[in-house]
Amino acid sequence: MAIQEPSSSSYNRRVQTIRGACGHDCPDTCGWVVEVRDGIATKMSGDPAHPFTRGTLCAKVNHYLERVYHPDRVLHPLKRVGPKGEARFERVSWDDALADIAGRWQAIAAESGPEAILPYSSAGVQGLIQEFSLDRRLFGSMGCAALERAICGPVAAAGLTATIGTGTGIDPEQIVHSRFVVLWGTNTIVTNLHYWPLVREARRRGARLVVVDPIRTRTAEAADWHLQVRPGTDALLALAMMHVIVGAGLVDREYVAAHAVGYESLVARVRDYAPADVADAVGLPAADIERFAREYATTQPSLLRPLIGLEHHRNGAMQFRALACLPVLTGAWRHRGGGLARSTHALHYAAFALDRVQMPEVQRPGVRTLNMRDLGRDLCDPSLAPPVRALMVYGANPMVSIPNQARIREGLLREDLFTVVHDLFVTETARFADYVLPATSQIEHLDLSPAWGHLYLALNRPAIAPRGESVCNTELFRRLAHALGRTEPWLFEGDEAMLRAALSSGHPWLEGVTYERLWAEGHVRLNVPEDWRPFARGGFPTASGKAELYSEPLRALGHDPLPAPGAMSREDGLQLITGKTLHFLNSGYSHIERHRRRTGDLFIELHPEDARRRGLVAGDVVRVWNARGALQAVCAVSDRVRPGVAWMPFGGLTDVSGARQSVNVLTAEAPTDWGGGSGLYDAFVDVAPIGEPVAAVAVLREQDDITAPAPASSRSSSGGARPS
Ligand SMILES: Nc1nc2c(c(=O)[nH]1)N[C@H]1C(S)=C(S)[C@@H](COP(=O)(O)OP(=O)(O)OC[C@H]3O[C@@H](n4cnc5c(=O)[nH]c(N)nc54)[C@H](O)[C@@H]3O)O[C@H]1N2
Ligand SMILES: Nc1nc2c(c(=O)[nH]1)N[C@H]1C(S)=C(S)[C@@H](COP(=O)(O)OP(=O)(O)OC[C@H]3O[C@@H](n4cnc5c(=O)[nH]c(N)nc54)[C@H](O)[C@@H]3O)O[C@H]1N2
Ligand SMILES: [Mo]
Repeated sequence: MAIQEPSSSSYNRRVQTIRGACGHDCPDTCGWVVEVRDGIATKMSGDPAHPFTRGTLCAKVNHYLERVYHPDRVLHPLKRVGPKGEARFERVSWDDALADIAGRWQAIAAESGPEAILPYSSAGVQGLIQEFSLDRRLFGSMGCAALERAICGPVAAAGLTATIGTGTGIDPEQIVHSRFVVLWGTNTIVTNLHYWPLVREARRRGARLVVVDPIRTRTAEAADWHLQVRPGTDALLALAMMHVIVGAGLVDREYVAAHAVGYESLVARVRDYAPADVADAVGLPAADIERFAREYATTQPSLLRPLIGLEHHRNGAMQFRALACLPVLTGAWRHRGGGLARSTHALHYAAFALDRVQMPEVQRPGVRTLNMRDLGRDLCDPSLAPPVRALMVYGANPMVSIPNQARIREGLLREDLFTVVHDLFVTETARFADYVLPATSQIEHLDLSPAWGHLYLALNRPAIAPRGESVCNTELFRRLAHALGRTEPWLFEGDEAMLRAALSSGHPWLEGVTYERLWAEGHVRLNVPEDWRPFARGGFPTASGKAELYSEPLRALGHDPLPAPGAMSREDGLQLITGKTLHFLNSGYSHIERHRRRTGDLFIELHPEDARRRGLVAGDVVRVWNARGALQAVCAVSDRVRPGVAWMPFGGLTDVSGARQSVNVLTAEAPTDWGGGSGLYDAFVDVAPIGEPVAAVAVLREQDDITAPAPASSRSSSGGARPS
């Protein structure tokens, strides 16, 4: 094969320390240092020189080397020898696996067209080339089906964009200059841990911290004020806030006149949303809504910090659209640390020469696009023309992470579906594969690591040789291209060459940022000015060039042109929020005993009133069900959840019988209003006892562990001073 094997000799000098960066789908993108002895990674720690990581990793990545050297890692290509779903495989050679896969794909493409092949990937590895580069070139040039990846982020971005023209905002580190911080639908201490010291620093300088969340998360507990809203009512809350802000004359009229369109229409719209009129629906006293609005508008700089929680609702985009109107009305964008801070992904990607990496010019235009949210439906749809006949999954575990698991399972069981999975472990999805191909861990491959939670761009250098016969994503696609008989040089471009090309954009934010510098320093901050206030003087990247309180483009698409409550789901039963947990990274880490133990058995948390009504006490084994499926879980009872709301941990958990389960058995594909996402958190369930109480209940472990001092916050009293 004309394929470059990484030479292992270069890894064999006795002791080395090598800088890298975390590749998990997490806003923090930590810098790390790996100590390597005789080619074995012996220690990994947070890079003390990285301004966001500041020497500390997290509850998951502290044990990353266990993951790297875990006995269950897939180290060789595996071929299925048993029925689908049973995970019975035999070892085969790379050559045999590649030849068979290429042959199957070629036959399918010849019979049904290349769109019968669905490459399915998500952000299992986040990085410039391992996440998407040669795969786009290969599958794009073959004319395979495209995938709409909107399970995380695009809905929020689409909602914000309708108002302010972008899904991003200020540099999140500027939070230290804020005086009123709203963590809105984000559980910072669990999901964005390294941001917490900055939140604390803002408070030390006098900021008030408000958390808006239907769950009293660890972050909500640490706030000055927790507004425990009913799920999906945030746009309604924002409308009521605007009612107060307009009525009390707290609008920055000068800012709005100069930099916004549609103010008069908005004023007319919010007239109907007095706090007293929405209080019941939102689940907050009218006086609290009134006070929140007044404090938010009058305490400048004020900062809204939403991440993902709001977008997993059917009205997800509208929720973000409505939120984005608030800092426009108050002129918060004028101030340093004011406005809104969400994902910085777009800021990093704006600076790269991305087309050089993905080569849109070689990708066949006009191919059909399937939405990752609809995987189950599409796999089971016999009328789909052509049907999905081959599925190639990498950097994703849809059996756990995508709604309506029963349907995905039914699809993956199809005898006529040819499934290939590239992963480090035999995941819940890989159990159904015809071939499982071994993937490298982040310390075994090269990548550039842009971050979605800050502006530091890192270079991830491989610290050890790939374990066993594992290959990174880029190498996999070089091998597949070769097996498919392709010869175009751009299908075989090397990793370093692609990274250098991406950095060669000439974008001012990358001025002076070279591959050599990243190699030497590990990370570099994008050259975004320190005191960067993108919209202090307007300049919103919308069609009108102004913030669109009234949106003509939305109207043209058939949506409400003004902020509105959006379609809220109300069904019988309890609304089930299924959130991220401290010891898992989405489905990742769930196969590692330590992390599973710490998360405990699958549990469902109910409000005392809801438990009483159903005759349940803590520790009862219950059946949780709806039209889509059922799970058994242990019942926890606490007022951490609102009445009418239940909470379950997302990830690959084991139930009390020891069976592996995912809460996505209960969720629906339910499309969001726009943006292509899924109303995952608009699931409604019933709960009833099915068994004797279990003796020692581990269900509250998750919270207990979170309550333990988080590494970053315990450090922050001394490390509080940020470079500013
Ligand atoms: N430890 C850990 N960290 C992670 C991850 C992980 O699995 N584990 N996953 C990573 C990923 S992929 C992502 S996208 C980020 C996500 O980071 P976050 O956005 O912080 O996480 P989520 O759990 O999606 O939602 C945040 C909060 O939104 C709340 N919420 C749900 N519905 C509503 C609503 O209608 N209104 C309001 N106001 N709040 C609501 C939930 O109760 C939850 O506390 O975290 C990343 N970090
Ligand atoms: N009910 C519910 N469902 C949710 C959510 C929720 O809050 N509740 N959150 C949603 C969100 S925000 C997200 S982002 C998605 C996440 O959904 P997915 O992106 O499917 O995330 P994971 O389940 O962690 O799967 C990532 C896989 O990539 C693999 N991987 C890691 N590194 C590499 C590599 O270098 N190469 C290859 N080939 N594979 C690699 C990991 O081992 C893992 O199996 O889930 C969504 N689903
Ligand atoms: Mo996500």
